[in-house]
Amino acid sequence: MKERSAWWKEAVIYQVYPRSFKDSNGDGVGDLRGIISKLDHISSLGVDIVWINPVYASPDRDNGYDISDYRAVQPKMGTMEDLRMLIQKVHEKGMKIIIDMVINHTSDDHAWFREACSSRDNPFYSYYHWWPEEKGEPPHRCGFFDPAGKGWHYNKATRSSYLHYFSEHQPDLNWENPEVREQLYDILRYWLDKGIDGFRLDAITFISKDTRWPYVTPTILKDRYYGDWGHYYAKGPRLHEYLQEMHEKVWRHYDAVTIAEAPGIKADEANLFVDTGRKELNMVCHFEGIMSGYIPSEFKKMQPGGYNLKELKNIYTLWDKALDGRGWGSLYLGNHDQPRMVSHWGHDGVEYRELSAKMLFTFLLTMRATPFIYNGDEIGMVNIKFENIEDYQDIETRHMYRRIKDSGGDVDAFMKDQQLAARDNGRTPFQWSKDVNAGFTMGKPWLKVNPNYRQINAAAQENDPSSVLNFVRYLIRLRKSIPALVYGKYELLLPEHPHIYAYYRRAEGDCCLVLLNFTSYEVLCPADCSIPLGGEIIVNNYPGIREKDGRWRLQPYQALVCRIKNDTVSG
Ligand code: ISL
Repeated sequence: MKERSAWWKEAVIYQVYPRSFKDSNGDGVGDLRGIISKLDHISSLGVDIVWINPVYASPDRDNGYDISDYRAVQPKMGTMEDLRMLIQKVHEKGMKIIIDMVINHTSDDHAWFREACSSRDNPFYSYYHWWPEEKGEPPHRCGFFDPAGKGWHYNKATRSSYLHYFSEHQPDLNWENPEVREQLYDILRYWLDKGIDGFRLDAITFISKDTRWPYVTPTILKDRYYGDWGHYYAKGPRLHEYLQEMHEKVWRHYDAVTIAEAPGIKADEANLFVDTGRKELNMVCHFEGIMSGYIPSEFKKMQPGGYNLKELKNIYTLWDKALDGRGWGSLYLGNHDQPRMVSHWGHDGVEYRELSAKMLFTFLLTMRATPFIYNGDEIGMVNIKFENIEDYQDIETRHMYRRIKDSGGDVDAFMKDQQLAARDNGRTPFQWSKDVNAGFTMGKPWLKVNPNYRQINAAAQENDPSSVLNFVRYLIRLRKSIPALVYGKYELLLPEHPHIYAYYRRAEGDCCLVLLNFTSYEVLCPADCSIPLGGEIIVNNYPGIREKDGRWRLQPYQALVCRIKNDTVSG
C-alpha cells in the first residue's frame, strides 16, 4: 500500500541532551543558551526536528526525569525567556522543536506529591498510587532504579506506601484519577501554546496500572526487557483509553508530532498506538532492536560476542512489516539511556571507528522509519568506559552497584559490563574542539569529558570532506532528495546472512540497494545481491569498490547504496 505522507515521516530528528551539549555560563552543566549558540551546527546537519531532553524544574535525581514543576525551567538550564528564545531561533532556522514529557511519574519534590504525603485526607493523596499499611505487605512491584529493587516506598504520615516504577524519588501518578489526567492535558496544551511542535512521551506505556494489583512473581519483573514483565507494566487495562482521551483533548487540536517511548511493546502491538484510525499517537520508539544482544534477566549484560545480526535484521524487518501501510516507525541506535552507537553496534577502535560510524549512519538513514540521531554520534563519539564507580553520575548505575555490593555480588564484573552498557557512556560532554574540556565548558564538567576529544571533535571534522560529520550531512541530504529512501518499500535480502545487512528501498520507478557489512572483515556478497546493471553508487564509505565475478566484496564495515533508476522489478 502507498504510504500517506506526513511532515514527521519525512523528518530527521536530532536529539540534544541539554546538560551535556554546551555550557554557556561556566557552571559545568550544559544549558539552553548553550544550545542556542550551537544551532548552526544542528541546522548544518540538515535535520528537521530538534528533540531536547527535560529542562523543567527538577531536583535532578534522574537528570531531569523527575519533574517538580512542569511549567518552570530548571535554573541550571536557564530561564523561561531562554527557552522562548530557543523555540523562536529553532523555528527561524526552519526546524521544529519537541520536548520530553515525563507524565508517568513526578518528582517527590513536586507540590502535588508533597501535599499527597501529608495526610490521607489531602486531596492530592489520590494523585498517586498508595498501599495502606492495614492491608499488609504491598504486592511485589519492581522499582528499576531502587537500590533494593523495590517499587513501593513507605511514608509515615499517611501510613501507606506509594508506588514508584523508577526510583523512590519518582512516584507514579495515578491516572485513574480524572483530575490528574486533566492537569496533565493542561500541561501539554501549555507547551503547545508556547510553540512546541510535539513531544517524546517518556515511559508512556506504563501509565495505566491494573489496580486490582495482581500477584506478580519477582522473577517475572526481574527483567524489564524480556519475558512477561511488559504484560504487567506496559499494557495496563486503560492505557489505550487514556491515549485516545489525550488525543481527543489535546492532539486533535494541534499539528504536533507525538512519539511514545514504548518499553515493553512488541511489533504486533505497535499498531494499537499508531494506526491512524485509532487516534492515539504518531510513532513509537521500541526497545526490541536496541536491547538485542543483552542477556535476558541480567542487568544490561551483553551476550559474549555481542549482538547477533540475523536476530537484529529479523527484529527490524518484523517492525517494518507490522507497520506497513498502517502506522509509521522510528529508528534509533543510541540515546541518553544507551551506550554510544559506535561502541554498541560498530567498532570503537581507531581503525574502524569512523568506518563503522558511517556504516551505521547509512543504515539509520536509509530505513523506512523516522531516524533519530543522538548528539555526538554525528562526530563518532564513543564510550568513555569508566573504571571507578565514583566517575559515574547516573542513578541507575550507582544504585545497581550498591544493590550488587550489598548482596555480595560480583562488582568487578558489573563494572566491566557497565563499560559496554552504562548510560553515562552516552552522556559525556559533547566534543566540540580540542580546547580545554573539549570546548564544552570553561568550568568543571558535571561528567568527565572523554579524553579522546583531541582526536574526536566537531572542529576537526568540520572542513574534512571525509569526516563522519560530513558523511552524515551528505546522507541526510540524500534521504531528502530521494523519496524512495523515505517512503519506498523495504525488502530484506539475505535474511540468513550473519554478516551482511542488505535490502532494497523500492518506490515507483526508483530503487536503492543498500549493502552493509556489519563486521571487521571482508565479506563476499552472495550472488543474490550482485552488482545491479545500470546502477549508480550513491553512498560508499570507502574510496572504491571491490568485486569478484560481478559480486561485491565488501570491505570491513563497508556501506554501499546503489541507485537503480527506472527500476522495473516489481516490489
Ligand atoms: O534507561 C533505561 C535502561 O537503562 C530504560 O529502561 C529506561 O529506564 C526506560 O526506557 C524509561 O526511560 C525514561 O524514563 C526514565 C529515565 O531515567 C530515562 O532517562 C528516560 O528515557 C525515568 O524517567
